[in-house]
Amino acid sequence: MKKIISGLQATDSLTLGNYIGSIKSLVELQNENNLYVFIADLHSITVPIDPKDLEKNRKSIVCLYKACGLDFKKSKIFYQSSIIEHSHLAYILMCHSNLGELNRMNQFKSKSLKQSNKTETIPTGLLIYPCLMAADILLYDADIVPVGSDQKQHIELTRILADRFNKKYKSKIFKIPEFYPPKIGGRIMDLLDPTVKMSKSSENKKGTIFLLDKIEDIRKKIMGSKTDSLNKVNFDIENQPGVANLLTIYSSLSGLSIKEIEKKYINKNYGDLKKDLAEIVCKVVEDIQKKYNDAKNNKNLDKELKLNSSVCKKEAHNKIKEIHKILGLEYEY
Ligand code: AQP
Repeated sequence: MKKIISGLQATDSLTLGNYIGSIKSLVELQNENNLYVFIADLHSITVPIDPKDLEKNRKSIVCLYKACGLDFKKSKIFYQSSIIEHSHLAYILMCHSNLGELNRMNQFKSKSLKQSNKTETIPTGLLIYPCLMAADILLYDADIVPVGSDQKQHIELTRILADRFNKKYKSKIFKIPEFYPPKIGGRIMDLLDPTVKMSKSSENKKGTIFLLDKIEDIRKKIMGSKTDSLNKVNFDIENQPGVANLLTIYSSLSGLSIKEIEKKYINKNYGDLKKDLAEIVCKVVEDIQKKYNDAKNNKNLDKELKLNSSVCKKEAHNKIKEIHKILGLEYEY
């Protein structure tokens, strides 16, 4: 049994990319492992967000976790902000990181460009994001971290920070976690620009499928997705990125291999592929939405969150006490 940790930001409703790249694997892993899944609400304030939206999104994500199949009794599901040890450890790790390595993070580069074109006004939260993410992971001695491939660089940095800390203080306080991408769908691309990742915060919402989109809108988004003029259903990321993306989504949700799908559409056109894919995606999302509505009326979810939170809090608190001892900050509180 492995200890597994992952979280999703509450900047907006979740996307199909979040589902395929993260939640789906978590649901598959929850039976055999010790799972910690949080709503990354502290990560959400690294960019400007209206408190009312944040409040609404974080509640909605709890219900989406449930609707996607996460079991609140089997897994420890909690709000990141309910355990202040996350931000405390993030501060300690920040003091063991350097500006150069944080500056090199691809996510920092792309998100800061979206926020500002002047260095002075880039939100510092974006720069220190990977330290908070490292804290989320190292606080609970996670063995593996199932995330999409956009997060690989952050996991590598987490490993570096953990190893640096262990060596500096000649301790084994931090377990070195492993990156665990999904077998397929580690990077679902935008439907209108298949060279960039499908994201909650994309400007053109027509390229992103949200799990709470109207079903008819999802169908339209898939039918309007960008392909190419070759009209050959073929998995070639370099020359046919749009089609490759549709095939990846198809494979992840249907369980068919890419080869099987290519064979199925050998004498068919992109319209056929899109129509069938829309059917598959809409069926999955429709099911999630039905369960989401049930979850919204489930009064027990809040109680379960609090229970999970108190268990994690104890664990996190003990870990911080050990870290304080190593740093010469020991004090009973
Ligand atoms: N397009 C994607 N394909 C596969 N996996 C993805 N993930 C995100 N987008 C894709 C995975 O979802 C998990 C949670 O991500 P997050 O919410 O913490 O933040 P993110 O990676 O920055 O996701 P977004 O949707 O792009 O959010 P915004 O727009 O707010 O930045 C991670 O495991 C991630 O890999």
